[in-house]
Amino acid sequence: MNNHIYQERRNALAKHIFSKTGSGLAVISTAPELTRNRDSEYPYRYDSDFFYLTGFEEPGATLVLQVQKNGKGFELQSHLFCRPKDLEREIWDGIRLGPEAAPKELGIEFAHSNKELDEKLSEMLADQDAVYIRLAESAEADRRLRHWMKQVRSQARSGINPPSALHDVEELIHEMRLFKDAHEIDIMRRAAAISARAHIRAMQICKPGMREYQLEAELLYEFRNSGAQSVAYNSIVAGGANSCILHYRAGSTELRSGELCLIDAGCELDGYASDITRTFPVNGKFTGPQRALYDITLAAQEAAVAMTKPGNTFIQPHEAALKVLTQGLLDEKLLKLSEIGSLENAIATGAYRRFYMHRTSHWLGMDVHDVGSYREQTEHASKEEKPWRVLKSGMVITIEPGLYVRPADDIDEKFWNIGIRIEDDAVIQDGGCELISRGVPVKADEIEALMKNA
Ligand SMILES: [Mn+2]
Repeated sequence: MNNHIYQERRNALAKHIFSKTGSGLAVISTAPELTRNRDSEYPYRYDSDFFYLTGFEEPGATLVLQVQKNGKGFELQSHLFCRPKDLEREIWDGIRLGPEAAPKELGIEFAHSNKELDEKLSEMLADQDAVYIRLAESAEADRRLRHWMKQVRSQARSGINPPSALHDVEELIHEMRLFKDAHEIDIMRRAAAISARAHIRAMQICKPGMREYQLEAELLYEFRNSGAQSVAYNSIVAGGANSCILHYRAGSTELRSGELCLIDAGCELDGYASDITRTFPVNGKFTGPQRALYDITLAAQEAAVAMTKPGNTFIQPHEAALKVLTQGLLDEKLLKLSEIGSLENAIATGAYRRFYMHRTSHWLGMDVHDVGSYREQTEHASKEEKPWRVLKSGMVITIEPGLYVRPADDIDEKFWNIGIRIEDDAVIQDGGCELISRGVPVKADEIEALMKNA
């Protein structure tokens, strides 16, 4: 077990609470089970923050951290509330860890049945300075908090004070999650390697006449056969014109010779996402116009990768990619220099947005669009003035430029319905970054060679 990892994270969170308000009580519940239809449920996925602090995968659980000032330092007591053992339910739903076994198994100080949550919380909140919760999480969470507070307030005459401040616990946890430790990066490397293999498999199997859902099945096969528990997000398998729809899902469109197929798919392994996009010709050979836009997109990605290093800001890779993409649009006359005047003007006016309408990067971690602030948390600046976050070792971002050309009267028909995105996952480290998703080829020639030899 890696219990010490979770203990260290709980301690780090307690330290943040201590420096903010001295003492405090943090309450973090895992995700609820969700009904898909009638009495069928979606596959269960724990809450990322909760799992980050406990390593515990069962539903129905809440973590409570009690931070108390102690001389100059603080003392932390961790309490887990979890489903009690229930032999009847366990026959149907599976084995529960239960509060008796939880402390030893999870390395947590105290464990209780989740049926005691309301009663215990009302006690624990007494004489606490501050409560750390997810603000405005849900009506149910608000109702519970109101109930606990009411219980504490009712004891006011016996000298017990309710907490007087509410703080957002997510802000603290998300800042921690932004920096991945060695344990996390190791999992993310393995997740990306599995996803890369899945992309290779899809490219090798792809033939004109197949349907998008058949390639989705190949991706899933590789994910699950490699031990990944799930997709990190719904797979995009987009043939032809569908490649220009950013959040398209794998559908039943036939993949046709002469068209492109864009796959944006990644597995989730042990709670961590991978996120890879590749675009390839359905028949294994790029057409001239496809190749031209592909090479521009790849050059844009290379420019962004070169800017992905400690000390640069989050937006610098995007700006580098944007410059290359926009120059490429001018070179291919998709943007007309005579109308726009200059590259600088094409960027300043946002003329490129017709063909590139998303950012180049997002944080990647337990959640595919991972948590963490994209702006520096400076004290006095207004939101607009807040500078972009400075990249540091341990952060993980995607680098995913794209070009999308929809049919239009003023666009040369040879470019119609070409949608291209190239996405890799980058771990920022001293001097630069490591692309952990390059197990799958990215150069046009290499993709063609891979498909030809399949
Ligand atoms: Mn992405």
